[in-house]
Amino acid sequence: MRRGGAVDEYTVIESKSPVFYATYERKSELQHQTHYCPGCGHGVVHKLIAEAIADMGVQDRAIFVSPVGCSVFAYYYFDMGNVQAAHGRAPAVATAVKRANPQSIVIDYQGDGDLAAIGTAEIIHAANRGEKITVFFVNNAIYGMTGGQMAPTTLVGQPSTTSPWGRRPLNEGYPLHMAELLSTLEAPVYVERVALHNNKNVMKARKAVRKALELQREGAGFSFVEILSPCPTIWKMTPQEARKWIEEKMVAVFPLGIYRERKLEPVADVVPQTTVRAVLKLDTVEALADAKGAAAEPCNDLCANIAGFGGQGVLLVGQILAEMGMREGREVSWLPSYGPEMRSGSAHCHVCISNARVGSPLVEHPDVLVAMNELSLNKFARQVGPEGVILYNASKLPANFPAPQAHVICIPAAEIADKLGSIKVANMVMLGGLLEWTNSLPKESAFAVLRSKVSNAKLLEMDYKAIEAGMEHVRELVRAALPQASGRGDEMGRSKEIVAL
Ligand SMILES: Cc1ncc(C[n+]2csc(CCOP(=O)(O)OP(=O)(O)O)c2C)c(N)n1
Ligand code: SF4
Repeated sequence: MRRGGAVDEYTVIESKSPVFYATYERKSELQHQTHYCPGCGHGVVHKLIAEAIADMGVQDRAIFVSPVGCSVFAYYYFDMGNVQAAHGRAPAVATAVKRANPQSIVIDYQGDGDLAAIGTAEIIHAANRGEKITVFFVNNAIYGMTGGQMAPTTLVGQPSTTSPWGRRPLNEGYPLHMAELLSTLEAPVYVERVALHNNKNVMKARKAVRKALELQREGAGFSFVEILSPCPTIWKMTPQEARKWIEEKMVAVFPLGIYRERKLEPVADVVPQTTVRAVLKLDTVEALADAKGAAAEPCNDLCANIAGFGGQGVLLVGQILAEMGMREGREVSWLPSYGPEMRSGSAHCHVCISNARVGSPLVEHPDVLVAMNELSLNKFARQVGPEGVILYNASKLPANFPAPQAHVICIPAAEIADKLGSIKVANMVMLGGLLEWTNSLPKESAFAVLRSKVSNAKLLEMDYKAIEAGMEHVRELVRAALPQASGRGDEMGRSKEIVAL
């Protein structure tokens, strides 16, 4: 702005979209600047997105899925919902975010290493499913953040740290054309490639960014904008040279233009949204009758690791616990883990049952470890804290087993199950022991779940008996150790000396 008629006096007016944070706190100094190199295209694309979001008035419902790569810290810039995805997984994360929040505007932002190499499968399937997200694909023909390895979009002849002689099709294949590739699919509604090599093209990019976001706002399907973007640092060029290189080299290989543009059609095929409880028919009259009266007393939260060999039914115990929790109206998670072989290999599952929402299904320090074999005992015992309990499937701990910090209850479940008619129900004996000790869920709920799963009446009867037997075994141990205790672990103060064997 010229002041007072003086020719050489100007006031510099800096303005920034309100969609950006006022200061970028990641940096210790120069918090008004981004961390991008001078001349980098990421900053330009950020600005175009921020302006569009502000003009559309959707900042309060926009969610940005940041990638891994130079733009990994996008969440330090955009004052909106932010999720950071693992490398290549942004389209899958964006899918979940959009499906869970259909009214949100979900932005999937990725570089070429991220989108076209590490996450090739994710982007193709998200596009093919027609996820109602907008993808901004920043193609700078190289892996920027990690120092310039070859990307799928690296040009033939272009040197990189992993192809110092220049990309050779015979050895490294040809550049991947993502805009063209995705536009062969049925579902995408809008696919365009733009570039940032001069102002005119930046304006075209601006238009494309807006269009893609507007389509999402209108409820249209998958929109994708590929942006040819300078990376002067890795290309070892000045910002001017980098822009020229895009114009002369990149555009020749990656032609600009619209590859797919569908008219916006009224959205009729809204995916039905329903709750897990409804899908599992947990609200039916029968299920409610089954569970009725079961949770007469308040139940404790539970984080458990059920471990053993595949075939010992450890995953099933976890599933039953999780379903019991659901029937009781609690928040639950079940996370199985097993090796390449399902039978005979090691298997375990993490189960959380809580009165509050479960933050993570991962259980690093279980309250309860059910160890169906010695291997699992050795592997996981140390994870159980002093307040926790280890239920071990044997009549005593192995010789030389180091004294654990947790309580230990040995239950000869295999023997008990054998006496009941089948060693197969050893897992139910352990489940009974767990229920008795933890007071986390009522046994009636376990019976109800079993009734819905086991059609063989004889086996069902054996399962009930096994659960009862496991409960009784723990009660006996507790009574023997502390005669005045009436049963449950929490009632007897959980003195580990009393029950440790
Ligand atoms: C699964 C996985 N593989 C590799 C990496 C290492 N890594 C981090 S950033 C990056 C390169 C990103 O390049 P690009 O997606 O092109 O983004 P740019 O930095 O150029 O913007 C790589 C390989 C990682 N974090 N995770
Ligand atoms: S390395 Fe390249 S992509 Fe990364 S910030 Fe610098 S110029 Fe941008």
